[in-house]
Amino acid sequence: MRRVSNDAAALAGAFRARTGQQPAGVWAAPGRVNLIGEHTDYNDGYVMPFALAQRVLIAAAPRHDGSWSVTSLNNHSTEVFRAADLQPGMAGWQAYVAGVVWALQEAGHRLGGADLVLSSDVPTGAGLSSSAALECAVLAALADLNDLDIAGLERAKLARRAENAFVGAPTGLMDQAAATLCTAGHALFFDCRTDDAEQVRFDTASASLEILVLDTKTSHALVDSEYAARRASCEEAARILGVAALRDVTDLDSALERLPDPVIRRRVRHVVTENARVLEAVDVLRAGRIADLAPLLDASHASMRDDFEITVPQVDLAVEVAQACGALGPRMTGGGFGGCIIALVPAGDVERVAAEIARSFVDAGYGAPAHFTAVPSAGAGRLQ
Ligand code: GAF
Repeated sequence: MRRVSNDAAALAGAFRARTGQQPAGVWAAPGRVNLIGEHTDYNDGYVMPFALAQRVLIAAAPRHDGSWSVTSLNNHSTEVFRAADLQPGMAGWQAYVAGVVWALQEAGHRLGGADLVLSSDVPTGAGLSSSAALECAVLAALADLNDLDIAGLERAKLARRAENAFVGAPTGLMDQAAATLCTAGHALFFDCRTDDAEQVRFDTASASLEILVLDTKTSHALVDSEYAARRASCEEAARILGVAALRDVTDLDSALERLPDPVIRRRVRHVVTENARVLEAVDVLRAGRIADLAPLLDASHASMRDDFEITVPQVDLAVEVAQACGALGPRMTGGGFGGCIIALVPAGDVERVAAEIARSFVDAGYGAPAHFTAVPSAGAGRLQ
């Protein structure tokens, strides 16, 4: 992916250069980090993501020939599609855009065509939800262009429908909920069964901490099949246990006794203990005791590594080195099989910790990681 300037004025200029007209507006939706609560969303459980400052920007204007023309400045490509082309299973990055058009139409909304020009600084393939950011930015733009009155949560659900039914990825709602509902300075405590959302203050500076996000740059080759396999195991376990979802398991020991398969037992243990950790983490954050997140984040990583088995050696090494450097609660974030770790690092120490991890990657013969300091930021909206 090409690096492009990612501010609204520059994008509006690129839109004018491409279409010869002013955009009707510029919209944005962010990537996300999940602080804790991994693979709990599709089990009707709890999650606690926050939005990143890195985001997808879209400049857009109506178009009157019934087609949608989408230019990605990052990919240096333009794709055009019409209503008749909206077939689930469409390939390529444009499927995320077309999927949102499809989901809106399928929900009964009337949409006119549009010119869309987009840019993004959300790292792709890193477990930071660049695709949900794209979907939610498109949704924000098309909703405004077409005067559609759609509330935030409903937008998240439409974007998720695009991801599930059009792109074909069987994800939960967390990423689209984060991209839509998050607010600056907060983590979003979200109940994936009731849709209850609470903005929980997440002011790391008050604890003299910063949030390191380190991208291990590991290949995501198995992500789709392994994600679907984890989801299928959870559904199978819920079926055996006679509950609607693993969220409903209240007595873990007796549930484990009733599951004959050791792999499924480990999967269930992860989901049930992870849900409990999210609930504890919310209490810790509500009380402003940010450093006390550490043991919960540590346990979350161990559970993903040993029970849910979704980490890879690069991710585990990054976590170990971060811990040895004094970082608090380093853990993988996102769906797994590579991607990013996050860690709470004493203010001013991010570069040192990242450099130590990079050195360990050289020693292990791994490719160079990348990193940045995360700032809990706002969800999707209109910028101009
Ligand atoms: C991916 C999915 F898209 C989310 O729905 C969630 O399941 C996550 O993996 C794991 O917590 O980001």
